[in-house]
Amino acid sequence: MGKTLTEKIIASHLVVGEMVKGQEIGIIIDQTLTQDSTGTMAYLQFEAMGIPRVKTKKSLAYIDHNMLQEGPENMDDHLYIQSVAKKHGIYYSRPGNGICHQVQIERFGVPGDTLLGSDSHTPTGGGLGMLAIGAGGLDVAVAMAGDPYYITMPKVVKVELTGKLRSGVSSKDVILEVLRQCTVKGGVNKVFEYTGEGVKTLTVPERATITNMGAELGATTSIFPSDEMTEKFLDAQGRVEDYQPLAADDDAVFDEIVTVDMSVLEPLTACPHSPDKVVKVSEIEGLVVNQVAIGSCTNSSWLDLMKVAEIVRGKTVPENVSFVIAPGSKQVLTMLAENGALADLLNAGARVLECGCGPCIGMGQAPCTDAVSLRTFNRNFFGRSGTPSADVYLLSPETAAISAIEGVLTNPLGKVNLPEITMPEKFLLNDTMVVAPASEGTEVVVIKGPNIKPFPATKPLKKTVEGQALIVVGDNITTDHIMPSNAKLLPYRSNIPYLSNYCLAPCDPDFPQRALDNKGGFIIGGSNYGQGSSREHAALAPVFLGIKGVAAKSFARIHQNNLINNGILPMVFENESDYDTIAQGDELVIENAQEAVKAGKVSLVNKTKGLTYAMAIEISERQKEMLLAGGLINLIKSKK
Ligand code: MIC
Ligand code: SF4
Repeated sequence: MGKTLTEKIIASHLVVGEMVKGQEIGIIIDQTLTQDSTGTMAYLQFEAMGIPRVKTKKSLAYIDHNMLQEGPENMDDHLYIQSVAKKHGIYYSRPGNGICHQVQIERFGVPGDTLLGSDSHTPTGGGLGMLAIGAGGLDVAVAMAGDPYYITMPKVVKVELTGKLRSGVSSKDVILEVLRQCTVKGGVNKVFEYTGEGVKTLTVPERATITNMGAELGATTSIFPSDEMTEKFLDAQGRVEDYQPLAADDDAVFDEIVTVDMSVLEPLTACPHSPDKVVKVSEIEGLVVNQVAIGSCTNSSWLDLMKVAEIVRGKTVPENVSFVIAPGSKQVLTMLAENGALADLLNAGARVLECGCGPCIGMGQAPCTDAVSLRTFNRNFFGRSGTPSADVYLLSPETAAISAIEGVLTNPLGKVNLPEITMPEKFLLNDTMVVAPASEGTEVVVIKGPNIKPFPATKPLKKTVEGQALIVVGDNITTDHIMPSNAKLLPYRSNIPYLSNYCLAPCDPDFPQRALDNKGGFIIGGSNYGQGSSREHAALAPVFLGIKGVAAKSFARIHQNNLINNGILPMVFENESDYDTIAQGDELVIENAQEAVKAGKVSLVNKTKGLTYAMAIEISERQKEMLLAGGLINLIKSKK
């Protein structure tokens, strides 16, 4: 029986377990990446492990999220990461060099390799044929130490692309269509593998847009074959030696099939506040726009910005539109500067930001009250733009650019007739903003600013676990709800005590104080609890607040792992209707918690209501050990 590409790469990296779907496997990681907002915690944890040098083929530390530098905290974090990277064998991509995923694709990604990143959009690397997975910082620290990364052996979904995109329709519309069909919870423990004739028509950056936003499906990752397009791209990046052809076997067996006929696809947009609330642009055309933002790791490539420049050339955005562009990398921005496209953008009224995440994570450019903001980004979760009353629509660079010019949401189909933009034969190569690690590292002094606080300590699981239901939240709660990120909070990513004051604040600002007053307790969630970002802070802040368990209808993959890594019980209602009977303030207790975790079945008693809920903890034996020890760091220490 033939293999999928996913299975081939897993097979060549498998070190623990068997490739049986649904079972836990351990794979060895070739490359890791961190970014600054998750990196500080990852490196504090790496330091705590006492390993002198990383054991991966290549590890990179990027600075891209947190560059406003309103106070000393940001640069203190940068200096910590820079020095710890130098000491332990990690390459350091300096602020200004670009968004981690864009730079990784350009300069470091290798088809067929595994990549683990402390950022949920690490699957961008799937555009190059890598098995690229997002994880919490602690998991990345463990991978840097050379230990395997554990996943559930995924199901593989075949996404069959047929036809060719029409002018005005782009690969962003392809992933929006997949999200429309499969939803934000449709991808858990699945890899989306792209095949079909249509694949050949897509360049690497276009493929990377799709694998990037595949994160919004909740998928383990997404992947494209490595083919002639990949070879051309790597050659143009001066790295043809990294190329190898890779594809699924013709007789590979897939678990599910999704089909997208690109030739009839229309421009799409995800409406507020979820990436799967997808409609045709034509259905809501004419919406008056306050802001158009172009960039993010989804759509900030050279090709994307060239298309935008082409559409806005010679025109000026009307006065009702603030037009913001954050280029993906120094390579992209320099090339636009050299070929004149940057001047076209500036002349059209673009406000060009430095190369980084910027408005995508609410670092500046918050739109006005009640704004309509059109963004080429990947997430439009409530409040993420920095303006809670804003409506954010996710769409393609083509739709964004033409709408910026028209001042209203505009369907590019038929309106935008782009000339063929051919990919450069050679990209501009200049890696001087990537600092190599010291050859030994022993002499390097790690610099820790005063804002960098140790991560909260956890304790082994007690026999009896009790506390109040401190908050009851609904479905699809994102990590942006649990641990919001914006220009005011991102500087405190190294300071969990401070950050925890804002934990779940978008749902209930009194939650943190209530948790502290009650010496912790439980969170009650709906389905897909913890979707979105990989930020471990969404588990670390609850640890600090004394949260012992989360009872939910279901969990998003990365967040569930982060809870377990930090000793918080992730419990799933066996009868979903039980969720309706719990109210905030109910007294809950788990007797014989250790035995319950070992059995994977917990009786959660609601003392207030006199009810007992059957809860499942469906995790591996390894993860059960972690919960008993009170988290991964404790487990590692106990085994030393
Ligand atoms: C995001 O897009 O939500 C982030 C900010 O990049 C996060 C990482 C973080 O919270 O620091 C992610 O995607 O994992
Ligand atoms: Fe940065 Fe936005 Fe990409 Fe997250 S999604 S890595 S914040 S650009």
